[in-house]
Order: sequence, then structure tokens, then C-alpha cells
Amino acid sequence: MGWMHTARFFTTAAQLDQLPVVTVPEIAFVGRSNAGKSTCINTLTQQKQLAFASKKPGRTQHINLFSLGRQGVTDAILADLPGYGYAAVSRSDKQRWQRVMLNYLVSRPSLTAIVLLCDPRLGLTELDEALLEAVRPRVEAGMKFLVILTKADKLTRSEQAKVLSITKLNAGGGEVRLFSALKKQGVDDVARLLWQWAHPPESEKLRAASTSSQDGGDDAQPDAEDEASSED
Ligand SMILES: Nc1nc2c(ncn2[C@@H]2O[C@H](COP(=O)(O)OP(=O)(O)OP(=O)(O)O)[C@@H](O)[C@H]2O)c(=O)[nH]1
Ligand SMILES: [Mg+2]
Repeated sequence: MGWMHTARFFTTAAQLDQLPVVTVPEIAFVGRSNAGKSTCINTLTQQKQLAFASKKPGRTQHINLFSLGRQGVTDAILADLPGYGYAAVSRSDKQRWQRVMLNYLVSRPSLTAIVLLCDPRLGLTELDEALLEAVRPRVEAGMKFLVILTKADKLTRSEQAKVLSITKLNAGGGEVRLFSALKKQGVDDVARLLWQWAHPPESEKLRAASTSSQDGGDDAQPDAEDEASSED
């Protein structure tokens, strides 16, 4: 858990070609506008203002990268992406952003995991499904995938259980978790999962390297002392 709290702002970019090349695992937070991506990052990292969260949809307009790692040594990156599907954005701007985002998800070499945030009252929408479809080849090649059902505090226990099982069926083999920033539900569980994903066992790293055309080097030696022991 403490690992997530080491998050600090790294950089921001309006376009893909402005993103720096990184050699550590990158975990992207994507989803519809207003799904709760920025709030989720703030909750996981226990920092109120790291990512800009807002009542007004469309608040995040750049790709914001945050570094994670102890003693200032970055061993993973979190990426907060602008949401899609925000009604007040012009059609051409929407399409432009959808293209940029899909391009990022499909081609960013350092991207090793995708976290799709979804308001469980809406379920997986058409745009979420399109995203799932676009990343399917990478997920099949070993990329990690997690659907976070946000704002779980808005649902009763039985609604939560129902939406969890339905989403599991539709998540294409990815993980699914309920989450509430308000009630701090699912926080430890998601943090543990992301830590494990950013620090895969050597055998998995070799597999990923053999299925990837990219040679990202191996300078991200995890300092696997504490969180690993919380695994059970
Ligand atoms: N009740 C409740 N509200 C939440 C939760 N998470 C986020 N919200 C609210 O949902 C709204 C949108 O949250 P953001 O984190 O800004 O959403 P986003 O996905 O980053 O939105 P964009 O940047 O527009 O893509 C805010 O008003 C948050 O307070 C939650 O777990 N419970
Ligand atoms: Mg946001």
C-alpha cells in the first residue's frame, strides 16, 4: 500500500509524441468522462490533489503521468487519461481524442496494464466495449486488464454483487473490482493488484519480453521487501 503513496507528478502531455519514453511498467487509467479516474488515483495514492478531479466532466484534458517508487527511484508510472463520451465536446474533438487514446493503448511500448473505470450504474457502455475490443490483442499477449466499478457507495449490497458478476462475464478475462473513493472500499485490494502487476515475477517478465517487439531494458529492479509479503 505504501508504495502507492509515493506517487508524484511526473509530466503532462497533450499529444502522444510529447510523452517521454519510459522503461518501467506504465499503468493507464481510462474510462468515460466523470467515471472517477482522477478521484480513484487520488484515493489510491492518498493525495487529495495529485490528479485533478471535478464535478464538471471533461476536467482531465491531458495525459498526466505520475511516478511511483521508493526513495525517488521510479519503478512504475500511472497515467491519468482524459475521459471519453463527454456530451458537451464537439463530435470532431471526441473523435480526435478517441483516436489518440486508442493509439496510446495499442502502441505505447511501456504500457503493461490498463485500468478501465466504469460507473456501475451505466455498466460497460458502447465506448467501453470498443476500447475492450481495441486492446484485446494486447491483453491476449499478456497485458494486464482491470475493470474498476467506481462509486460503489451509490449501490446497495445486492446491486453491487449483481453488477460485479455481470461485469466479470463481459470483461474479457480481465479482473473486476468494486471501488468507492467515498467509503474507501476496494482501495487496498486494487493497490495490491497494481503493485503485483508492476513487479511481476521474472518468469512473466521473460514471457512479456518475448511477445513484445520492444526492448525496454531491465533497469527497473523492484525493491520487493514489504508489499510482496501481504500477498496471500
Ligand atoms: N459517490 C462517489 N462519487 C465519486 C466517487 N469517485 C468519484 N466520484 C465523483 O465523480 C465525479 C467525477 O470524478 P473524477 O475523478 O473527476 O472523474 P474523471 O473520470 O477523472 O473525469 P474526467 O477527468 O472528466 O474524465 C466527481 O464529482 C467525484 O467526486 C466515489 O467513489 N463515490
Ligand atoms: Mg479526470
